[in-house]
Amino acid sequence: EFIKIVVLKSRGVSSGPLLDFDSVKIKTNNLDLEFPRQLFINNQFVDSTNDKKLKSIDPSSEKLLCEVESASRQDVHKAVMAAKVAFEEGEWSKINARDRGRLMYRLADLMDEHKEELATLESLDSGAVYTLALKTHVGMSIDTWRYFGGWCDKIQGSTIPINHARPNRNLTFTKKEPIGVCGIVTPWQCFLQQCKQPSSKRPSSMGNFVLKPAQVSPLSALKLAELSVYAGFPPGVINILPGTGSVCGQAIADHPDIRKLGFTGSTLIGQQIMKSCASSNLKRVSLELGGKSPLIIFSDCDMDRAVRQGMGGVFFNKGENCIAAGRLFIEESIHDEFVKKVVEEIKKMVIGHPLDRSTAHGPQNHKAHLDKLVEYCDIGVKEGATLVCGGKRVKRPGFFFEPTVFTDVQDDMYIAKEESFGPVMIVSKFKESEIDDVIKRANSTEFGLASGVFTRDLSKAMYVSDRIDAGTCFINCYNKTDVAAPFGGFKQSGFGKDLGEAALNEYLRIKCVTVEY
Ligand code: TAP
Repeated sequence: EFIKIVVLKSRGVSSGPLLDFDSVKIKTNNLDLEFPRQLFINNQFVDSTNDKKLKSIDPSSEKLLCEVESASRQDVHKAVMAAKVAFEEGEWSKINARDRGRLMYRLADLMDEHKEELATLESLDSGAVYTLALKTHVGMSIDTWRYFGGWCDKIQGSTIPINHARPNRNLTFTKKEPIGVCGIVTPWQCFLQQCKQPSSKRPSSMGNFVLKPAQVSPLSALKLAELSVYAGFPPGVINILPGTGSVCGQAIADHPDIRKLGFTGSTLIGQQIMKSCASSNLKRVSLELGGKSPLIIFSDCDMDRAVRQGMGGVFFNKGENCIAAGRLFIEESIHDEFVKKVVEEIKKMVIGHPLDRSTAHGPQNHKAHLDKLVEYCDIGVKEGATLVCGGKRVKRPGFFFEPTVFTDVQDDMYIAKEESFGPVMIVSKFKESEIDDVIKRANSTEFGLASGVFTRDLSKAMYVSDRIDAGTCFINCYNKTDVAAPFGGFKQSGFGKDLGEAALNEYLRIKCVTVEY
């Protein structure tokens, strides 16, 4: 299939290169969706050098959406070489900072124009509820490209007063340089929401990248690649390689010409990747890993707000959310009322097709994940926690899992310690006013991604936020992330900040220059 300049013009892009690719066409959500299914290397969609294919399954029907090319080690090498040439001698190496920013704005504008298509793809490929995908996954991704586009001409060094030996004088200054070719490996939970974080920082710091989306949800990444060509990104800056972790992901971690790897995924694979980055070429790495974020709810909270936000903390995006509230600690006197209200609200949640506008709860991303959730809940029951509702698959086609609540969860139980990454609320009590004890319990996890506290007493809230061992603390809110605010975990939830000014430094290196005169 051809996407012709005529089509570009009709989309409001006055000029643009001709782009050839095998497209998949689907009529859905009142749209004629058309998207690529091949590897994107050097601004071209190409077949893989092996004949392996990934199967993209619609989680709400369990039917095959399409087959996607799966990158080999050789393909990774080809993409890295294209990125290297672009970085060292291509158009990208010559472009000035403000024009780089303009390209990023242009891509953000195109994503805005195509947001319905992008959100529909996220829904089809990952099961995200459409309205959420539109506002959060796509919306925040657009914001992030704009935010980091704005940084392009504001990345500055400093001048430093060093000692000089008279009569000579010295001037020392620093420059912030791009690291070079970067690798990005993302998990299956909503690509655009993931990609907002790492990919948009690289162009602002002039780095370019080779990105592997998760094998089970690669479609919106490929659509983004298509749009990047229309936006005018030069060849080699953005390369997107669907593939498996063991082949494509590992080849990125091992590649000697990649200087930095931004990984988002599980702690287990993060550890493995860090080893590969060290032994290949000591590439820098930032890791956004798993979490089991505590949410502490005191009896003096605004109850309705705590219920609403606490439910959002757990059930947002069917629990497939790295900062999901993995464990709720509720003060004893309000515990029963809180749980009762949550169960009432769960009964009102519409479980359905993610493209249906009334749906609040869509299917889990893929079958293996659904099976793990069933197993997770079985373990909870066997351990003696009280299953208040849910805990099983919804009786309908698709990977739907019931919103679930466990109470009486003891600190040593598996479900108190391990992340479910699904719609499972884990509730434990704490005794009146035992604030230090509940903080200790909340901190007794190797994860440290996010946390939350609900109370009307601001001093108490600040006391908790000072002592909680997590990279993010929400007070009287949850999931309130923003492109301008730094985001990232402590302990085994990883290191390196995403979003905000702090994120830029992850992709820059500082050169120090000293002049004598
Ligand atoms: P993982 O199984 O760790 O996979 C993440 C990515 O790594 C996938 O693209 C995977 O490829 C790839 N991979 C697997 N083995 C690899 C290897 N040897 N070398 C290089 N890449 C490899 O995680 P997941 O199940 O997709 O995602 C869920 C996890 O991600 C949860 O723990 C969640 O908390 C975490 N997460 C964290 C955050 C933040 S911001 N901290 C955000 C979202 C998710 P495949 O395509 O083959 O799977």
